[in-house]
Amino acid sequence: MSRYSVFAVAREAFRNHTGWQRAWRSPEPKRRYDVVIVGAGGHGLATAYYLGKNHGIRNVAVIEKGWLGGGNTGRNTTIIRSNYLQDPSAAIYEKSRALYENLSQDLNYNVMFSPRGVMMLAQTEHEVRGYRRTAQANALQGVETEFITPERVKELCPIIETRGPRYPVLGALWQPRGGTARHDAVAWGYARKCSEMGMDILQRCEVTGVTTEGGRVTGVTTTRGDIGCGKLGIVVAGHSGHLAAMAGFRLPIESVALQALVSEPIKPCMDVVVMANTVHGYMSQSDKGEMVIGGGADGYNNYTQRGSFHHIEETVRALIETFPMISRLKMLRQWGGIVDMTGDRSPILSKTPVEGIFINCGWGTGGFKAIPGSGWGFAELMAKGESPLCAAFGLERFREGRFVDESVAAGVAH
Ligand code: FAD
Ligand code: PYC
Repeated sequence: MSRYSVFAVAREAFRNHTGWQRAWRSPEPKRRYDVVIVGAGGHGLATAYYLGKNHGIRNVAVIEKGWLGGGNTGRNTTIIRSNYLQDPSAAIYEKSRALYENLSQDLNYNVMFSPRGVMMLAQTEHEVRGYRRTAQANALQGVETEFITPERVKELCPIIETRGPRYPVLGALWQPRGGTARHDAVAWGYARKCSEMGMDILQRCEVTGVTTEGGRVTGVTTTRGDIGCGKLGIVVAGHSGHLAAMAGFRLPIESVALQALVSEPIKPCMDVVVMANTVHGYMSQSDKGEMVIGGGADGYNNYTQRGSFHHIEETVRALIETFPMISRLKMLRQWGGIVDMTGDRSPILSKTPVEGIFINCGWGTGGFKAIPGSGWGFAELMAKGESPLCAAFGLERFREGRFVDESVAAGVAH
């Protein structure tokens, strides 16, 4: 695979862009791989990448029923932050955020990481107390955050209405190195590197069954034939319950639609990310000028990639309160993704009751930011059988009552 560089761009400019190679191969499935990952979203691809890069395991297939990055990875609002309360969460999200800092260089693919700063508005006394506490915890965890005043909020984001009408802004939890990245590029960058390492990315290949022998995984059945494997990683977000059922175990997880929308593009007016969790809406501005807006999760379990219509009204109402200047903007598009929710709003990165099967799911409404860190930790878990980053997120925590409660840090009410 040739390197992307300024020289490559110049060279191609002189030969009418005839020399670019396809970013990844589309091979026929082999009969067997050492490792099969189901799900070519960000987490599946990042797992494959770090299996190859950190552990030298390269006989790997990533199997995807649709197109790579077509699940939640290509449907999210791209917010990256690590301002969580509990130590295990701060560790994995901060590892992830730190990896984002150099991901473009590491992958030789511009993922457009933009550490523009993320603020979570405190609009009730309860939130003020909660965010002050998180800022203290973050200081101990080595995560750079700070509780800022309403005046500083206004300075950083002049288009915010800090005085109401329903809830005044009382301050905010500010993470200056949080931000955004281009979601598709994250998937494409990992895919290109996996393909370069000789791994097979099998798109339009749906896993329809899991085969086992004597309590150990032997392979998967797919719409493109049977594929054997030594180890299996299930990394399918909102479809995790289905895949677990195929393998014969149950997960403490629910699937819900979460939606987002974008406005028509306008001139630059906002260079930070703002989350307003009490009124419930969050917004940033894309490089094209669109306002990227996130809404709420549906109040009932479902597998639609749409989201309920009333959430659009609620979200837009909340954001007009917070940013009155957007009241006359036209909305261009709305879409949804199927997110996978656990009771403690923390992920599952775990071995399973079937030997050789590992599960990575439960990122819910907040897993885009976690892609590099999750891939790093999950690859280590699959390669070595344990990983410090994953230790607190095992399935056994639900049986043992060792929850990693992050419902407040989740960013989206659910
Ligand atoms: P996915 O990207 O969904 O990948 C799973 C893949 O598995 C899919 O491509 C699917 O087709 C495939 N698959 C499923 N079943 C099978 C099968 N049987 N065979 C083969 N393949 C299969 N997170 C943040 O951090 N910040 C945000 O701002 C943010 N905003 C969000 C906004 C919205 C509207 C949504 C929906 C989510 C948001 N998230 C956000 C959450 C984030 O998008 C997800 O947590 C993350 O993308 C999950 O990645 P994944 O790789 O696990 O799943
Ligand atoms: O986890 O930061 C987050 C988030 C923002 C919007 C959806 N999820």
